[in-house]
Amino acid sequence: MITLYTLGSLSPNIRKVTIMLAETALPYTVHVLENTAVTRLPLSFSRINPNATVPAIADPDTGSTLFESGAILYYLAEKSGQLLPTELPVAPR
Ligand SMILES: N[C@@H](CCC(=O)N[C@@H](CS)C(=O)NCC(=O)O)C(=O)O
Repeated sequence: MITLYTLGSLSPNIRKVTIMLAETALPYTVHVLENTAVTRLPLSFSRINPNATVPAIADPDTGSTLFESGAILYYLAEKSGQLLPTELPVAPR
């Protein structure tokens, strides 16, 4: 099951990943990190994201850890087979 690493407050970057998980109905759990030093997330989190930002996910199905909300959205779309176009739109002439 995917773990979503997040903070207590839902920023737009966190929110869009949460919405994607809900829309794709992929099973997930939430790990809320304490952002005690205001700008620094816990050091133990650096093995998930060396940049120490959220959102981040860990997927034991693939052994992947991923950060950057846009990359996470793309990963979840590919994993679920949803919300990605199968063909490029044709530009009107
Ligand atoms: N470009 C990144 C931005 C990530 C980011 O700045 N996350 C903020 C919360 S929205 C954060 O982790 N702040 C805590 C910190 O920098 O210590 C993304 O789209 O995921």
